[in-house]
Amino acid sequence: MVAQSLTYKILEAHLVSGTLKAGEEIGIRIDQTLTQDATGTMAYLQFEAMDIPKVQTELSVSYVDHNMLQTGFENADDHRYLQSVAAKYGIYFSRPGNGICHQVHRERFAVPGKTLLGSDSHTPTAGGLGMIAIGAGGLDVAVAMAGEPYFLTCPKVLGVKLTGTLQPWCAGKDVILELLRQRTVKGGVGKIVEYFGPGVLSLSVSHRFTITNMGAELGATTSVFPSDSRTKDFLEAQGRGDAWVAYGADEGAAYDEVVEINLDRLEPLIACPSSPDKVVSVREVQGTVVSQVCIGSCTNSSYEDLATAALMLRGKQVHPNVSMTLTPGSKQVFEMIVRDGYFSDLITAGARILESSCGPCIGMGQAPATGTVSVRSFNRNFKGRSGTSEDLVYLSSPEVCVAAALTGKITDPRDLGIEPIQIEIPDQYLVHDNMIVPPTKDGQVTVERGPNIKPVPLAEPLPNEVKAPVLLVTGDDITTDHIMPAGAKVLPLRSNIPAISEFVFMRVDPTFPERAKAAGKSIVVGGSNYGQGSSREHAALAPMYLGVRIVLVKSFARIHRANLINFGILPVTFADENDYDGITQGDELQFSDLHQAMKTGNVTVHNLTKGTSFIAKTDLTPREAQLLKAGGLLSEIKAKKAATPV
Ligand code: MIC
Ligand code: SF4
Repeated sequence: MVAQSLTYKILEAHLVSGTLKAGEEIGIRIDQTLTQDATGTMAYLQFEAMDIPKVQTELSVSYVDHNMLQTGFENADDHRYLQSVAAKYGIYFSRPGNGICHQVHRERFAVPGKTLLGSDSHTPTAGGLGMIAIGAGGLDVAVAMAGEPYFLTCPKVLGVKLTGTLQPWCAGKDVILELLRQRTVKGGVGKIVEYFGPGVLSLSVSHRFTITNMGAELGATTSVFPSDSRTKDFLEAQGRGDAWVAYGADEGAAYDEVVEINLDRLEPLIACPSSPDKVVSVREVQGTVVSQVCIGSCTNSSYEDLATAALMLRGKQVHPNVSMTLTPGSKQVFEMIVRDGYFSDLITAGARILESSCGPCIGMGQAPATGTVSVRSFNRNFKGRSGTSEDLVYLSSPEVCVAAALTGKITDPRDLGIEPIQIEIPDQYLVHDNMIVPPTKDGQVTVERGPNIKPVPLAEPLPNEVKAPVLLVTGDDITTDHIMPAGAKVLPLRSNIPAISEFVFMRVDPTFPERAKAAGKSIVVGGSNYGQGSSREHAALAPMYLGVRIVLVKSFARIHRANLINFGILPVTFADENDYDGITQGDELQFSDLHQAMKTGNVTVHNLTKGTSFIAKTDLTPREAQLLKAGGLLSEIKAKKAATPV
C-alpha cells in the first residue's frame, strides 16, 4: 500500500465519483454543512426551490454572524427567515449573538475525519481539527444539503513540514503570514495545504485554527492538521471527547511538494496594506503611527487570544490616540472572559468590546479614520473592505495588535519589556448551548419571508454565440470584494439581487451597473487570480443579473469560477496571456460555436473592434458544460426534477 497523506485518506473515504488524481474532477460526500446569514439566505432560497423535505447531511448548521447591525428591517427579517427555514428543514440554528460561524463550529460541531462544506471561504478553519472543510458558493452548499456530492478538481497536496517550536511572542498567525510571504495569495491555488512534522505538536489548536483559517488567503482549496493528542484535549475540554479520532498521514506519505517552516526561526510578522501577502517583519515597519487596533474575526478571537490580550493590557492603558476594539469570537469565549476576570482588564485598559460577530472584519462598523493606520488580527485587508475607501489596514497576531494599542505605533512585542504570555487551553470550556436552536421534530413550520427577500433570478442557457462589448478590463488579483462589495450599506441586500446588483464593481467603476443594463449583454476581462477571496456567489449572481455572459481572464480563483458556472456565466481563460494586452474597454468581442468549444476546450475570439482574433480556453468538465447549457445549476436541478416521474 502506498503511504497516503491525511488529505487523500479523508477524500478517499468520501469519494463518490472520479479518481484521486490531481487535476481530475472528483465528487465527494459531504457530512456536514454550514452557512452564515450573508450567504445563507440565498443558499436556503435555492434549497427551498429544490423541494426536499429535510436536509440529507449528518449535520447542517445555519449561523447568523455577518449582518448583525440592524439599521433597518432587512437584517432582522433575514434572521427570522433563516430561523424558520432551519426549523422546517432539520437544521441547527445558531442565533445572532452566539458567535462567528467558524469559531462556534470548531467549538461545538467539528469532527476529525469528516467533510464540511460551508458557504464561506473561511470554512477551512475546521481543518485545524483534522477535517476536510471546504468553502463554496451557497448553491453548492444547498446541493450538498440535498444529499448530492460536491464536485471539485482533485487538488495537489502541499505538505508543510513544521520543525522546531514556536518562540515567545510568536503565534500561529506568524506561521501563516510566513507562508503567505513565501507563496503569495496565489500560492495555494489548486492545492490542499497539509501540516505535518515534529513542530505540529508544539502548536495549540488555537494556533492551528488561525493557520487553517488564513489558508484561504493562499487561495488553497483547504488546509488540514492531523488530529492528535492536542485535538483530543480540545474536544474533551469542549465536552466532546467522543468525537475524537486519531487521524494523520501515513509515515513517509508522498506530497506533491514540501515546504519546511522552522518555528525556531520565526519572528513576529505583519501584512501591510492592502493584501494579506504583503508580509514583512514587524521590525521593518515599527514606529508607524496607529490610530485603530481591532482584535477579533474568525482568525483570532478565541478564548486564548482574548486572554492573552487581557494579560498584556492588565494594569496598563490603551494609548490615547488609539481606538481599540475587541470582539469575542463566540458567546462561549465572551462568557469565559467575563467569568475569568479578563473582561475587566480589557475594559479598564480602555478597550471597546463588540458583540460576538464578524463586525469590523466585514465593514460592519469601525471604519477607520481618513488616512490613518488600523492594525487588525483579521485575515483580509483588501482596499476598502474596512468601510473606508483609502484605508491602510495591517494584519498581525493579537500580540502585535496589543503592542500597537499600548504604544500608539507598530511595535514588536519582544520590545515591550514584558514577560511573554502563554495561555494554555482550559481543562473545561464553559459549554452552554442555549443560543443554538436544535432542529424541531415535526417540521410544521411556516417560513417567514420579509419584503426584502426576493426570488433567486435564473440564468439563461448559454447560446452558441455571444457577441457583446467588454464593459471592464481589470488587473490581477481582483477580489470578490471588488466585484460585489460588502459593508453595512450593501450587506442587507444579500437576499435581493435586483437591489444589490446596483453595487457591482462599485469601487472599481461605479458606472458599471448602468452601462451593463444599457448593453443588455456584456463581457468582463480580467488578469490572474480573478475572483479571489470571499465565497460570495453574489459576485456571480449579480453580474449575471446585469447581463454579463462571459468572463475572460488570465486565471480564476476556485470558488468564484465554480460560482460563475453555477449561475450560467462562461469562464474563459487566455491561451496566450499576451492577448490580454490587445483588449480595451468598449471592444466588441465575438465568441462563436461555443457549444462545440465547450467540448474541445478551445474557442476562437474575434475582436470585432480591432479586427483581430485569438484562441482562448474553456476547459470545462462535461458536467460543467451541461450546467452552462442548462442555464446554471439551479435550472439544471429544476429541469431534472420536472423530468422525474412522481
Ligand atoms: C468574507 O470574509 O469576505 C465573508 C464575508 O465571510 C465571505 C462571505 C460573504 O461574502 O458572505 C467569505 O469569506 O466567503
Ligand atoms: Fe466573518 Fe471576517 Fe471571518 Fe468572513 S473573515 S467569516 S467576515 S470574521
